Amino acid sequence: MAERTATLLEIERFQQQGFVLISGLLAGQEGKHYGDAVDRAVADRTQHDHRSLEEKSRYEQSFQQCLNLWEDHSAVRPLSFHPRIGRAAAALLNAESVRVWHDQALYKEAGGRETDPHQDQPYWPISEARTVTAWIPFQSVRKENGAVGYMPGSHRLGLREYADIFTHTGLDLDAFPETRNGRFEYVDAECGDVVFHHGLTVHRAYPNTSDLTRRVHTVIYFADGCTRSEARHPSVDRPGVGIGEKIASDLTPVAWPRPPGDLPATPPPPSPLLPGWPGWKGQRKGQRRRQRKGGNPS
Ligand SMILES: O=C(O)CCC(=O)C(=O)O
Ligand SMILES: [Fe+2]
Repeated sequence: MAERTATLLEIERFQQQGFVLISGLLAGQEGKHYGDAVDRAVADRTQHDHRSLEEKSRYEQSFQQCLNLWEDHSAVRPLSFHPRIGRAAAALLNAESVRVWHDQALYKEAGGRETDPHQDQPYWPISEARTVTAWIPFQSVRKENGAVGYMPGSHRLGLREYADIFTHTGLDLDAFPETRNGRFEYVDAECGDVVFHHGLTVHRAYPNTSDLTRRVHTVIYFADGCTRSEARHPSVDRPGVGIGEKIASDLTPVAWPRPPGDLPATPPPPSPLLPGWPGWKGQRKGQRRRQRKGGNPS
């Protein structure tokens, strides 16, 4: 049997709606295997954090976020550079080649609050709107444990708004004629499925009212050839990619196509002189102003 990839129907649905569920993209035990690997990586990254959910910030109550696990957790690297997921991402973006912008685990703890409405791409200094996130759940996800809802077609509205989900309530849907009457379509998913959404699609997620953590890994891809815009971000600041330059470094390696079995090398560690997560938080105010001025998706 041919390997599962995005079908023409799924590609068309993604282009129209800005999101698509690709069921069974991970085969057999892969979902379980990678779920265990990401669990270990998240446990390692959060080992010194003993705060209860109530003690965490509003943003952290939506999920535990662990970035770039592929860098320091070799068992996660084959997932973030999985050929079948990277190939599907390239097909959805109609790109010959895609790079990883960054990966991140988004573990919504039991009792965790909703994820506020937002678009992703305004957080990233990528000029061209050719980005897609693969959202990879490690268990069934339903309304009860934090399913994600997407506003169909919202990636085509011309909206590119920075929403402060870090300290505020996210995108004010009533503030924009484009989103005022928009509805969200919530997607149920199983372990092995991958839900893709475009970088400009407005989305949010239900709170987790179950007793178990909702375990999800995500990988953000961009079409190879995209260029850097003004705002700060470690994915371009660390390797020193200049404004207007093509985003291509060993921190954002090609995910598809790669020779079979080949994985990228570990990139150099962040320089202590460069702001990294969460040091770049201080840039968010300026970033928001610039993104607002910038306006249209390119
Ligand atoms: O999983 C969630 O709660 C939110 C996911 C999300 O915002 C994303 O993957 O961009
Ligand atoms: Fe998001």
